Amino acid sequence: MYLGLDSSTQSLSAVLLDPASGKILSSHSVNFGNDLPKYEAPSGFIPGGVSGEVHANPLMWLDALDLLFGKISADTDLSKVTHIAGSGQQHGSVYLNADFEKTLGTLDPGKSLSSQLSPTLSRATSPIWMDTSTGAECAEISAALGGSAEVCARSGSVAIERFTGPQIRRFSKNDPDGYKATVRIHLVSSFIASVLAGKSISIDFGDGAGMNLLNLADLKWDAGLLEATAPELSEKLLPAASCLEPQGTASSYFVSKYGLSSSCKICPFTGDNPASLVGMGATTPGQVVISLGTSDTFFAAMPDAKTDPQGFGHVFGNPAGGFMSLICFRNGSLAREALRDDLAVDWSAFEKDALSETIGSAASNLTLPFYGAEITPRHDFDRPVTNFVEEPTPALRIRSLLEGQFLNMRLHSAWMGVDTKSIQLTGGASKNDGIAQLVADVFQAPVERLDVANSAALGAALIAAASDGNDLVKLQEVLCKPSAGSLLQPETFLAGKYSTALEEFGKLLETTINS
Ligand code: ADP
Ligand code: XUL
Repeated sequence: MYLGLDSSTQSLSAVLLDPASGKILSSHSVNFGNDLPKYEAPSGFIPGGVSGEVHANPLMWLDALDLLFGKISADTDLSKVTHIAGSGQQHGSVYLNADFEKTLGTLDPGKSLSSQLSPTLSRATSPIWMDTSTGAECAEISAALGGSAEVCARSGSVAIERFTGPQIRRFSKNDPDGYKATVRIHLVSSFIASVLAGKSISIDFGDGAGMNLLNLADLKWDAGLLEATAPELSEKLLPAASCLEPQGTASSYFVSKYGLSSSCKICPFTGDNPASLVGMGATTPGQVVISLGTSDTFFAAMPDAKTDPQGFGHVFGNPAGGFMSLICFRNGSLAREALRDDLAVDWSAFEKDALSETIGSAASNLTLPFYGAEITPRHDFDRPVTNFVEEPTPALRIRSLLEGQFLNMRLHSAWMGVDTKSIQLTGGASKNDGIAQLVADVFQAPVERLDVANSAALGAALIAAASDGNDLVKLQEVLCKPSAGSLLQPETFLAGKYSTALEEFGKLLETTINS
């Protein structure tokens, strides 16, 4: 049996896979907000951060790991799991002191992970991908390298606020003592893998590419970027590695507490988006995936590391080899939730029946769909900007927000040059037929969805299977099939209207940002 884990923004999920029968045996999930209310992080992060800071408590992720293994072991004999792989929300970082390695190797199964590992944190909280506080550090790193084009050529992205390098730099400047006490820096992904293995496990190439530190040409930490970021940084990072090559076995804590086998292999964990690319069966170029999670992401496998001339897109490693391009939109589900709550409606108001009532107004009323700072395009929005030609009824506001989200996505993904013949949709909001239909209409492409809700956890389970010598493509053919009845065709009569709306949207965006 293979186990895949995904530690995302709002939850920790698991998928158990039996490749012999080609079946997913079970899925489990722990929701940080609902299941761990003591951390007061209803959406997985600590609300109210200042100066663009968005942090989460790594102890919450550890409690979630204990809770999840408690749940899985209640109905599964975990000794049958031979390989574990996983993924984490990208870019988030965990800072550990000199006691980390020793404590990891000697964890007492009678106590919780969080209580034992808490003293090994050299920074109490972890900056996550929603953090926009590092504008100054991005500028400093770019200047040290001679410009943002050089940072992009080396690392696949210009220096970006949420990326780990600028975050590390900010920490080293603001808390030099805390930085000095930091012996190891992990991503969310490699932190969880290390806890499972009882020793530090490498950051993988796919997730490591989201740090502004990895040189994509040789997949090694780039000396110039390390130096521009923070002192003695190379000592705090293990060499990056492939998520397909296990680096350790389950620690005695998980063996005695939850019944894992002591020979169960642990792979380096990757990022949630690279894992999702695997779980959507989209690791070969030609397919586009849109994930509607906390953030919305648009990504596709690419044969070469193509970079975005505007600097919004990124290149990450494709776990199956080669690269993937990705664009992230911060105002994803959180913006949809903000409008839903504003209007005091539920998700049924975003469903197909409700949206079809306003089809006559498709592409007519524009909304820049941002309730908070956005990263694509980068701007400090605090509320949506609208240009309505009709009375803004609740139903029209919902249609217009969704159209704005997908027009913004279409506008900012054009650089990839991918022929969007069909779109695979995943993430929490993808099960909503109304939202999925609007994706089809705005992109004028058929949309498909898979049975498995968490494509990143499925992708991780597939990576675990592939690390044991199974053929990834064959497994994807069996396990990543679109679910029956999930195909939605675009309303082709709207093609011209959305082309015009795309131009109008671009103009409104430009005027707003420049005003
Ligand atoms: P993440 O992986 O980033 O933690 P998910 O992919 O699990 O997030 O997506 C969670 C989000 O999905 C929730 O924040 C919620 O807004 C959204 N969601 C869940 N159900 C629906 C629905 N029926 N319609 C629209 N959005 C939904
Ligand atoms: C990608 C990004 C987000 C996180 C959280 O660059 O910031 O998609 O990985 O899912």
